Amino acid sequence: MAPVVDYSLYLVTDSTAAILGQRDLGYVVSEAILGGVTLVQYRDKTIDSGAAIEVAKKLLSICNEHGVPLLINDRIDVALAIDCAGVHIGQDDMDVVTARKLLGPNKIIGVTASSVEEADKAVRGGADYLGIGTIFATPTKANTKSILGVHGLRDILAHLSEQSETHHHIPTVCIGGINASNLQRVLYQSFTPSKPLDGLAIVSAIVAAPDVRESSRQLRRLIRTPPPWALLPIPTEHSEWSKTASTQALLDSIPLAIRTVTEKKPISHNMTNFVVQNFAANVALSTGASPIMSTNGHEAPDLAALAGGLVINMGTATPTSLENWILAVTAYNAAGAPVILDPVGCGATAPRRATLRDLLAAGYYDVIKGNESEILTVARVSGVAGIEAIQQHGVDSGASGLDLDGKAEVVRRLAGRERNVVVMTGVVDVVSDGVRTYAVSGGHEYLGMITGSGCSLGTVLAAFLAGNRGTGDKLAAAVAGIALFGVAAKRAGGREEVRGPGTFVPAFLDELFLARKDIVAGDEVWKKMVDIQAKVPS
Ligand code: 3NM
Repeated sequence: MAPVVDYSLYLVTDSTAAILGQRDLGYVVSEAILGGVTLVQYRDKTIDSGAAIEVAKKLLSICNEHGVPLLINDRIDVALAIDCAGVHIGQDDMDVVTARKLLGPNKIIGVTASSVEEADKAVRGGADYLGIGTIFATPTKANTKSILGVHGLRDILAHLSEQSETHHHIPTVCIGGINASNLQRVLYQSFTPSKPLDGLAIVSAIVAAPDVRESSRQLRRLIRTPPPWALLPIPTEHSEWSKTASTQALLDSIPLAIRTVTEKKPISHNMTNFVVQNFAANVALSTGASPIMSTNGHEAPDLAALAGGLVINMGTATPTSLENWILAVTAYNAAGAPVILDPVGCGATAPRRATLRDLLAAGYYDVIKGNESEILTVARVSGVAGIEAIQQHGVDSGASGLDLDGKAEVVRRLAGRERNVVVMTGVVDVVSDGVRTYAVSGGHEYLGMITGSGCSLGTVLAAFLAGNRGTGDKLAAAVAGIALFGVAAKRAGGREEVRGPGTFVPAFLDELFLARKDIVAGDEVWKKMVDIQAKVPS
């Protein structure tokens, strides 16, 4: 039996000038261990056997001194020569069965897997752990086969959890582009209760760090801490969720959520399209929020520190917008401040689909909000099984192809996969956090006849999530924002002077302001204007 190992922070070395620089590898490894690395792999693809054995011996003595196991990448001869804990082999190296014959049962053999097929084969061959990669593109390894993203990682983990006991229990680490800015998201979004990841394998974020010990320490701390945007405990199973009690509680929570936004006046930071800038800013003001319409990603770290919320709206995307959005989502994620993704028209063109893919890979979105075709496109890109490719016509949703149950199912599955809140807008809005799913009706038909109603709902959601961060219930905050929006629209549409979409716009701004004041003052008429139904999976 191979020994039990702590895989949590796994250092893979690199001796190239670009990463190690002029430093001594032994020094880097000992600093990394002092910072908290739990396992070391010596990896050098170019060195001769004799020299490799010399370096490996030195690393082994450092690792032994600290009680940390040492594995050798690929070179079974070197591992045998120095009698270290084992090896790590890639798909192009010796196969695991032959490696086992050479090394015997007591050595650790780790195998790289980029797909469920490779993972299955490695488990069947007797691997002791799997290195799943490549998660993100990385300059450290140029010839990577496939970029899995967090979703691909999660699919492999979910697959393992459904197979034999051996599959289920095999330790897993992931590799490729992991660093301090993304590791919490990788752990959070790849999480499946039955098969959590055992560790993260890292090269450059440790070896190339200016202070190796401090970087390892920081990575270790981040591994042990939930991400700042993590939800407070909510039910994780449908059985724990009482449909009736929760719907009533949700309704009852709406006035307080609206009052909190009014009192806190949170920033709603809109990186939105140029069609709706002015309207969205006015909607934010009428909702009680403080709008800022900055599209410059370099401002985001300062704004994220002000406890507001961010909307990234893909409406008029350009290549430079993507760079700014990535800067912004990174800053807001680091601050734990909410980010709303509004993937406008993401199913309409190939560049938009690519932008969506890049955005999903770059950050965590507390809420993803879109119309039916947009949410279906996001679900497909995110890898929700069974979603067909759809061609969106412009930014409109087009004719609906799903009934309410079908919508609820897509929204619930996407939210469960992303571990966030998903809102599918329509005549009835469908909202889910992956466990609790609600259909919210209200609003007015004129909302569908003006520009920016969907986009400005994103503006409102940013304000509601930011204002109500303290409750930890993002879904309740989102529902409160949607309810206020719907009530205001209904009141506006019913006003005598409103004769069509043109007169509806100013009335809607008025009513966001007036309905909010009435609800905060305790008026209960709004309850007749919005209907919330819990949706349970059939
Ligand atoms: N193996 P960094 S990616 C050594 O996908 C290695 O199997 C990979 O380096 C795989 O942490 C990789 O600097 C390099 O991104 C990872």
